[in-house]
Amino acid sequence: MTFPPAFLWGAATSAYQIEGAVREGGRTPSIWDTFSHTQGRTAGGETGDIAVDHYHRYRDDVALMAELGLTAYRFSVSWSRVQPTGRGPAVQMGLDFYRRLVDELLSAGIKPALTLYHWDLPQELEDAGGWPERDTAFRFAEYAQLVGEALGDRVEQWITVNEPWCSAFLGYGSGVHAPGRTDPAAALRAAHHLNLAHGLGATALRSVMPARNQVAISLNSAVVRPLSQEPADLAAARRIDDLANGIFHGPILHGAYPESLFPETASVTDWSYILDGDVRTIHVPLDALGLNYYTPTLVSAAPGEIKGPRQDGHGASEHSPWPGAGTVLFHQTPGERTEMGWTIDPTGLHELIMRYTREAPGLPLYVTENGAAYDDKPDPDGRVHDPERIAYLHGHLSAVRRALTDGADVRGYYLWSLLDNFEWAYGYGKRFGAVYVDYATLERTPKSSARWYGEAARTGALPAVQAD
Ligand code: PNW
Repeated sequence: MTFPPAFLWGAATSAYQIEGAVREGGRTPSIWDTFSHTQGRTAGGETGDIAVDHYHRYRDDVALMAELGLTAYRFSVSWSRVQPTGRGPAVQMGLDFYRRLVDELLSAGIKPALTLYHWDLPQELEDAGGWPERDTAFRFAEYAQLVGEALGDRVEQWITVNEPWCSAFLGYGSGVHAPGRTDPAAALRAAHHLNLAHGLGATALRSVMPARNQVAISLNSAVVRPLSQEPADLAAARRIDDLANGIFHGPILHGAYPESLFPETASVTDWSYILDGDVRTIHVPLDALGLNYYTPTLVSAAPGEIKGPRQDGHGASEHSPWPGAGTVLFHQTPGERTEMGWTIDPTGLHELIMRYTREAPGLPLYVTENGAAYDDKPDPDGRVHDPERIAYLHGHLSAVRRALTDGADVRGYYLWSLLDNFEWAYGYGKRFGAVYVDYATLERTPKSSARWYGEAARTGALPAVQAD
């Protein structure tokens, strides 16, 4: 069960979930500041105002990663720190924070992977229409270029956009994420413009960065399974696969939207905003693909249109995050679940990796997120034992290992997340960290899973699960 010597053992975070310091260094509000400060949007009205104060504690956090033995770290840049209004020249203080973070990582021997967009659009750009507006993609390219110019000499791994599905469909469709809009047509427009942003951003990055740097995107591609082999259930699965996966990897990897997507969404949009040349712009050669995986998706055909509130693992909303798929039913997959209610199924990760090994032959893959939320609590002695998370990681890393044996080119794994943090609409109640954070003192305590994972990183092999 050993991994290749160059395999990256990382952890991942995102800016709004960990940084805090939302009014420092010239930063202005992003859509997540506005959303979390709006009554009723997040659990307990929690916000990222302080989060885990990483902005002030980044040195300690890097030291902790080094002590654990991690070899890579994926973080995101807050667009609002770099371009507070989403336009114009870069703010030096904003770039300086990330330069200091990167230098700290490099001197600790930890390879940085930088995500440009992890959901925190500057509020001014949302006020101008947000992702449903074409101009936002061009603003993103400008921002990408500014960050590329500033950090391209020291960061080799670049990710344009994190999980565009969540930005488009949870942000503009079901409204459980910022900006909280519930307009299925806007969600599909947002998806196209996020794709365009990726293409324009990747090209802008390449124009200013050394050729050795790698440009990728992180997709939360769904592992969609039909409840039965009945034609209606297979059609439901196809519809969700198009809306979750093909809508992004179609233009990005293959230079075309899936043909079936257009009839499936015809009641919602005419797609007239796909302009000549857009798909060519989106279809830029990539150096790698990032896959984020948590749980599979089980679907069937409903006997009729479903109306009213639904809970399908994407948060509760009156509004579906799946435009045009009102006749698809979502099912809880059988088996043990994490604190998110997400079923634990490592076979899904193997399936996902093998799918992209076929879809994109020759393209290096990274698991850019995988992990689990549990209700962790310190023992009286202050230690935090999380054997469930160790079992989760062991299962999923074993699935990665199996995929390597089966010929997949997986270059690294980033555990979500380094630290307990602001879990979006769920607030601080869901703990994904390998490192426990006491929210009263902001003190960090590595959980037993962090030690276990660190040993895997140091030895290149998975320790036994009873390491607890
Ligand atoms: C991802 N869904 O979010 C994000 O990239 C992280 O920021 C987040 O903390 C992590 O996974 C855990 O949730 C997702 O509804 C949020 O399918 C929602 C969904 C998927 C991923």
